[in-house]
Amino acid sequence: MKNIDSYTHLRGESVYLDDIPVWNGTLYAAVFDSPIAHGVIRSLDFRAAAAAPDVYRIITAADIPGDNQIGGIVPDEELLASTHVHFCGMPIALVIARSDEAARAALKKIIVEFDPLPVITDPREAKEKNELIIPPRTFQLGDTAKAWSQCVHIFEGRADTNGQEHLYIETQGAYAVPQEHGTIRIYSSTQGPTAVQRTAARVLGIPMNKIEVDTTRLGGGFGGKEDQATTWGVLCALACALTQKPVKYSLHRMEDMRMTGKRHPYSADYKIGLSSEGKILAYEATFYQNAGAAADLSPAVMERTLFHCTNAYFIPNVKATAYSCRTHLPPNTAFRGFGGPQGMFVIEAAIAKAATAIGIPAWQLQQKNLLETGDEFPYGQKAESEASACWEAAEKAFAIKQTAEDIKVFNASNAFTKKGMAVMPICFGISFTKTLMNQARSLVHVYTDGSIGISTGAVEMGQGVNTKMLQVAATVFSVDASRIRVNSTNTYRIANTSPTAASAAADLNGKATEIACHAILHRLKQVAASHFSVTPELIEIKNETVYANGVATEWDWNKLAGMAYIQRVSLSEHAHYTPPGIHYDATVEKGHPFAYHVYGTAIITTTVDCIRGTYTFDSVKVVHDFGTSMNTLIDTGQCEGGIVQGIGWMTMEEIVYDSNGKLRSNALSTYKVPDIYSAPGEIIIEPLKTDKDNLAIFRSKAVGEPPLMYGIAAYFALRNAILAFHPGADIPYDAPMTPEKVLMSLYSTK
Ligand code: MTE
Ligand code: LUZ
Ligand code: MOS
Repeated sequence: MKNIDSYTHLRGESVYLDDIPVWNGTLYAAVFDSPIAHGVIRSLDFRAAAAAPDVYRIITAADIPGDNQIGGIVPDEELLASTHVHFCGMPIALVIARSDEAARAALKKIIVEFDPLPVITDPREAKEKNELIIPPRTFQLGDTAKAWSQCVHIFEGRADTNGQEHLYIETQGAYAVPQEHGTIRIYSSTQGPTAVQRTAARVLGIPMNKIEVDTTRLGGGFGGKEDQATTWGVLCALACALTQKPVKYSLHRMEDMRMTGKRHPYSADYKIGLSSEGKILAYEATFYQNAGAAADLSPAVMERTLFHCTNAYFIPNVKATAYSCRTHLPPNTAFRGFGGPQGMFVIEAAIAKAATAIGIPAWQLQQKNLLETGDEFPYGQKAESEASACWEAAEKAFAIKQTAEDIKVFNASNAFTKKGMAVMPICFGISFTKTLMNQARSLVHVYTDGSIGISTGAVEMGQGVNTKMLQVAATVFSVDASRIRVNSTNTYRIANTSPTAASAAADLNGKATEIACHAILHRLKQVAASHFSVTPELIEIKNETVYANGVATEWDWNKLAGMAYIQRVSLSEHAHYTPPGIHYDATVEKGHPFAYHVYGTAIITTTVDCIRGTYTFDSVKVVHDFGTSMNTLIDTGQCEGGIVQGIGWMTMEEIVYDSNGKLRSNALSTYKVPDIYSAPGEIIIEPLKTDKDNLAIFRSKAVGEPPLMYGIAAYFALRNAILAFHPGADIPYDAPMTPEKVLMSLYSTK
C-alpha cells in the first residue's frame, strides 16, 4: 500500500503549520535572541522597538504568569532569559506585531547590553571544569582490568563525531488561538504534543486540560521536534494568553539553524584488546557528550550512547563511561539514532585501528565478533541476534569478500583514483530507554455509515506512521482502506502521549489501535452472532462481508455497523498498550530495556579522486532485518532516507561554531547536506527473511532510526580508499570526513 499522503504531497496540497488558514486579527511573533553565548544582561531597551510600526507588544521573562521553565528532564532552561544568557540564540524577548515583517523589523531596534562571561564550547574542557549536566554513568560487563593481561593486541585512541543540523524541510513553528473559558488551542509542528501541552500549562500557570495541542503532520522532525518544538508552541501560547489574540510564529531558516540544538557532538577515548585470533576480549570507552547549555534530552541521549557502545558485537569485558558536558552551545537534542550512532562510531574506529595495525581488513574482525543469540549486552539483556544472519545474507547477496578483491585489483591499476569499501553491521534497541515512556493510546470510532476514524498519539512526520495505523484498522476489520481516516494528533482526543520518537511510534500506537479495533470487532461479532443464531466465534468479516459459519451472509460492513448502532452497542473504543517484559534498573545499570533489537549489514563502496580529495559513493548494499515488513514501500524509503542522512553526517555536514560559541555554518550556503548529486549511485535494500515472533506491530520491526547507522560505513570506506593511496596516511577518527579532510589525509605525513 502506498503512503496515504503521497497524492496530496505531490500536489502540494498537504497541510503544514504555515498552511493553516489564519484567523482574523492574528498577530505574529518573532524572537529576539542572544547575540552572545554567555553573559549577564545589563540592560534591555525596547523603546524604539515598541514604537516601531505595527508592533503590538513586547514580552519578556517578567511577563510570564507561571514558571519560566521549559526543562523536561532537568529544570535548567528558561523560556526567556531573565538575568543570564547561556548560548547564542537563546530567546530573550518576544516581539508581537500585526505582521511577520513588522515583528522582524522591530527586532533590529532592540538595544541590549551584556557583561560577557567566559565561553566553553569543548566538552572535554567542560568536564575538566566539572560542568556536568548529570553525574556520569558507567556500564560494565565482566572485568576489563583483568582482561587486558589476556589480550595479545591492545590499541588506544580517540574518536570524535560532529553534530548534525536536522534540516527538516518545514522549520519550527506554532500557532496559538484563544478559545473560551481561558483555554488555548496550539497548532504545533511538534513530535511531542503532550510536551507542548505540559510545558505551556506550566509556563502559563494553568491546568493541562486548558491547553489543546493539535498536530496534523510535520515536514520532517528527525528528533529536532521531539523536545525543541516546545519553545515555539509555548511562546505562542504565552503571547496568546497575554493578548487574547491568535499568535503565530513560523521560523525563518536562519533563525531555526541559529536558535535550535542539533545532534550532539561527541569526543571519546577508547581502548580495545584482542586475542591472537582476533576476538575482542576487552573494550573501554569514555564519552564526552557536548550537551550544550541545558539538559534538554541529553541525559537520555547519553544513556543510549552507552546502550549502543558495543554495536552488534559481543565483547565479554566492557567498561564504558559517559559524561554529559555543559557548554555554551544551543542545547543539543534528539536526532535520529539518539546518541546510538555516536557510540557505534567509536567501536568501529577502535576496530578499524586494530585491523590496520594487525594488517587485516576490518570486516574480518567485525564478522568474527558479531553477537550471537544468548550473548549478553553490557546492560544485562540477552541478545536475540540476527547479526550473523544479516552478515551471511549480505555475503551471499553482495559478495563482500569478492568486492574486497575487486577493489584491490582496481586500486592496483589506478594511480590517482582509489576505491574503498567498508561493512557496517548494526544493532539498535527498540523502546524508549526510559521504560515508563513505552505506552500509547488509540481512539477508534466506527460511524453509522461504516466509515472509520482513528486518533492516536503518533505524529506523522513523513515516516508513514498514519499509513501504518490505517493498515492496522483495515487488516483487523478486513475493510477497504478508503473507509478509514486517520485524524490529527490532538491532546483532547489522546492524552499523556509519549513523543513520536525512538522508532517506536508505529509499534506502540499500532498495537493500541489493534487492541481498540479488536474490541469493537468483538462487539460487532456478537451482534451478527445473535442475528444469525450462531456463536460469535463462527462469525467472520472478510473483505467487508459478514460470514456466519463459513458462509457469506447478506450483511456487509455497513449493515453490521448500522445494526450495532440500532442495538445500542458501542462502536467506539479507546485502548491502551504497553509492551510486556521491559524493565531497567539504573542503580545497577542492568535490565531488559528493549522490546527487541533491529539488525542489519551494509556495504558501502566509494571512489576517491586522489588529486582533488573529492569522492562519490558507488553503492550502498544492505541486508536489513525488517522482521516481516507491513509496508515495504514505506520501510524501504525509511532505509534510503536514513542511509543518506547518515552518510551526510559522516562525510559532508559540518557544523562550525567559533570559539565565541557563534554558529558559522548558519545557512544553507555554509551547511551542505546530501542532494541527489551526492547521493550514492545505487542503494539496494534486501530484507532478511525471517518470520520469528516479536513485539513489533504485525511483526513489522521498527525502521525509523536504525538505517541511519549504515551511513557510518561511508567514513570507513573513505578511510580505506585513502589508505590504498597512501598506506602511511594519518587519518583522524574525526567525522565528518569532508573533501578537505580527505585531501589533507591523502598527503599527510605521520
Ligand atoms: N522519516 C521522515 N520522512 N521524517 C522524519 O522526520 N524521523 C525519524 C524516522 N524517520 C523522520 C523519519 C526519526 S528520528 C524517528 S524516531 C522515527 O522516524 C519516528 O517515527 P516512527 O516511530 O513511526 O518510526
Ligand atoms: N527519545 C527518548 C528517544 O526520550 N528516549 C529514547 O530512548 C529515544 N530513543 C531514540 C530516539 N528518541
Ligand atoms: Mo527520533 S531521534 O527518536 O525523533
